[in-house]
Formats: sequence, C-alpha cells, structure tokens
Amino acid sequence: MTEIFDAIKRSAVRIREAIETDDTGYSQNKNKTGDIQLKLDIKSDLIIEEELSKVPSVKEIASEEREHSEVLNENGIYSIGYDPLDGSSLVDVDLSVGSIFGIYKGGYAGENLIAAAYVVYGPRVELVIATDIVELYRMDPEHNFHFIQPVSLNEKGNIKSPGATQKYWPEFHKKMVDEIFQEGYRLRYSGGMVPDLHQILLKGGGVFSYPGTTDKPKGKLRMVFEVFPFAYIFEKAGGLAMDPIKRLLDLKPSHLHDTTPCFFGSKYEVLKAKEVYGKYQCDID
Ligand code: AHM
Ligand code: MG
Repeated sequence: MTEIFDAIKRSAVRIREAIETDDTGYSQNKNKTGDIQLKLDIKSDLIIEEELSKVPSVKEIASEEREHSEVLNENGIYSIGYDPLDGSSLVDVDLSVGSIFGIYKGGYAGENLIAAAYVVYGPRVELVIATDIVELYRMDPEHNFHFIQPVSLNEKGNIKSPGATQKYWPEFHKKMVDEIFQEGYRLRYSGGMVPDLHQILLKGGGVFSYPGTTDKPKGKLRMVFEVFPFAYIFEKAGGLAMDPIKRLLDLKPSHLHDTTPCFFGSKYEVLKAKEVYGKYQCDID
C-alpha cells in the first residue's frame, strides 16, 4: 500500500500549490449532491485521479465530485473512495481544508476499509495515515513528508464540534449539546470536517457531530468519501465513530453518495450521545 500513500503525498503537493495560486471561483458544474463545484474541486479531483492511475494496485476510484466510480487498472485490487477537497468553499476565506481517502478492498462498505488517510492544508500541510496504527506526518519546504508522532485519543476530551444548522436540530440533540457545554467543553467548529476532526485527534479527544436534522434526516456527510475513512481513523486511534446508535463502519450504503448522521470522538462523549439517542428512540417507540 506504500505506493498508494506515495500517490496521496504527490497529490497533496499539487493540490496545495493549486490552493495557493489558482482561481477560487465556481465552475458551471454541479456534483451528484447538487453542490455547484468550485474550479478547485474539479482540479483536485483530476490531480488525484492522475496520481492514483499510476498505481497498478488501484483497481478503481470513486470521488465525491463524480457520479459513478471509474476503473483505472483492471488488475488492481484496491478501490479508493475520496473527497478531493473537503470544505473547499472555505478556501476563499483562508481557512483550512483537506483531502480524505478511504482504501477499500472489495466494495465501498465500511467493513471493507483496510486503511484511510487525510491531508490538512492549513498553515502547514499534514498527513494522517491509519492502517493498524494512526500516524501523523508533516510536509517540509522540499515537499517531503516526515513522521512526527503516533496519534491516539484519550478516553475523554474537552472540545465539542457541533455540525449542521441549529434551527433544524432535533430538540433532544440540542439538549445534549447544551449539557456537554455545561460540563465545560469548548466550542471548536470551523465548517471544515478535516481540520475540526484533526484538532480533536491531536488534542487528545472531544466530539464532532453531524446529526440528522429536520431538513436533512440522513445528515450531510457522505459515507464512502468522508464518514467511513474518518470512522476508521477514529477507531484505530482508540475512539469511537457511531451514528450514534450503530457503529458507522457497520453501515452499508445503497448508493455511492449516501449520507449518514455521524459522531466521531473519544469514548466518553460518543457513548453519552448513544445513551441520549437510545433513550429518545425508546421514548418514541
Ligand atoms: P463539502 O464536502 O461540500 O465541502 O461539505 C462538507 C463540509 C464538512 O467539511 C463540514 O463538516 C460540513 O460540510 C459543514 O457543514 P455545515 O455548515 O452544515 O455545518
Ligand atoms: Mg466533503
């Protein structure tokens, strides 16, 4: 799999350069979810396709920016699901963004993930790779990536990243978020899941939530490109990733672009969410 991680590193160098120099405007195209694509979304997607097509073990790719998966090498064994530039609308306000990768052996289901990675384009470029362990790398000015440290979560943190439009949160979700803040948690939400989750991972814990809402009952974040890769990373780092009743990696999408409510974090906070949601479901049964 080293050659896949090398392709991800080469993509990261090229995407970083595009972020720094290219036009941040919109294209004329919409992706499968109906978002108007930025020129940077399209360019990042093409960069990743080009780099992964040089890797013989990559059989096919599926991208948040494409309706269908595409075969790259008939004899390959891995399928890569990726979000080429997550949070891309934050580039023009100079906030951090990222690329997310899931490496699947078999179909695009959580149980078939065998590794995951993400790149954060922030003040520095950092790469986190999860196989059986989770490791942080940082890019130097010569574009080489250096190992920095292993990544692991504590049982409990002190950061809360509550996603989605509050007006549409279920009442019990709002109550749960309020209770977490009453426990002394601090708000950390940039609108980019990569830097928000990176912060939780590197500060040792906390919880990120993107719930089902009255306007989007199945949430916003896509299983194959965003949710499964981060679920894999959080579990391997010693945390939990749930919907929050079921384990996210046990979910099987019916379609490539399916979304799901998701909670990623250290154990204490995610289990607390599970308890609240479990009780709510009992109340309405
Ligand atoms: P994108 O893939 O279109 O960039 O959307 C995903 C982003 C995530 O990075 C972030 O957590 C979420 O959308 C923010 O959504 P909201 O503003 O509804 O909280
Ligand atoms: Mg995205």
